[in-house]
Amino acid sequence: MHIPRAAFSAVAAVGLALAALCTSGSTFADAQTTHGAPHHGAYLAVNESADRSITTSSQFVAAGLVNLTMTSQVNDPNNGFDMQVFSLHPGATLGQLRSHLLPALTAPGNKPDQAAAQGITWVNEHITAYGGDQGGPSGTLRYQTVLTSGKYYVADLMQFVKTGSTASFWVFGHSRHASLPYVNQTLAMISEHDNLRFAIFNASALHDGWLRIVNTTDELHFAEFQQVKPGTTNQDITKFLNGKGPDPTIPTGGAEATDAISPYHALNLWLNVPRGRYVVICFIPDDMTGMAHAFMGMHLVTNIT
Ligand SMILES: [Cu+2]
Repeated sequence: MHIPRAAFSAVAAVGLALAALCTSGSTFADAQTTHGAPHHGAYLAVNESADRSITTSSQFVAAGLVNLTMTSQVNDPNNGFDMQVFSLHPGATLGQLRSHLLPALTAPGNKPDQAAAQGITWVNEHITAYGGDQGGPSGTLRYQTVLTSGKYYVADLMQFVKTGSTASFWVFGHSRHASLPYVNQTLAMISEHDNLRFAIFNASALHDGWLRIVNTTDELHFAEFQQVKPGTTNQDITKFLNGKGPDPTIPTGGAEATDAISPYHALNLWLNVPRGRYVVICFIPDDMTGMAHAFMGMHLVTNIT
């Protein structure tokens, strides 16, 4: 139940991916001088092939700050990709995760769904979600997060519920002092009088570059950025979602999306989209109603300058 996204043309996305790979050192250096987020920590590249098989650049990653570059070659206009980084809590299995994810991923979203609510509740209680990259067709996302020692998985979730396929890697060692580098803008997932919302801190609008995304609620959320027409308001998004207004999105506009982030976790996203007006939106099913959070008001229109 996603609003149209799929931003960049395939050619542009591949170009961006290549540019990011070729200049990653200097890009991080630039980021350090302009927006904080110094270049240190481990590095992990995650690649999804057109056939949706996922590989990681290493099987072993040092604990602490990890710089992730996630790229998908999936180029299916009807089905995007949904790459999630996660760990299983003790006792939970991939098989259990598959069976509980399915109703959450396939729920209609725009109306209550008890199976989705129960599924996402199990998922929230049995995995820790560390973001990821979703969208399509094709694309690259870069972000930083802190990982402690243990086994981690990356899966394209729609593919995972069909086939069970995952990639995995181990994080080893101790990282007592690891934390996310300072950045000067924050997007928070908050619960305001029991209503789930996005809120911007330290700024009236967002800018490209490093953005802290922090989940302060007790539910899973992702943050999808989709460019909308100039002048679009949050009310326009509500009307569109309720079938009472025109589609305010720009199908060929900028788009970028993290995957799910667990409660009380945070990451630094390298926000790399054309300047303009955007909606930030989350479609994860609510753990009480099973409705997608977007239909309960979890969307925020903002400028990215
Ligand atoms: Cu949400």
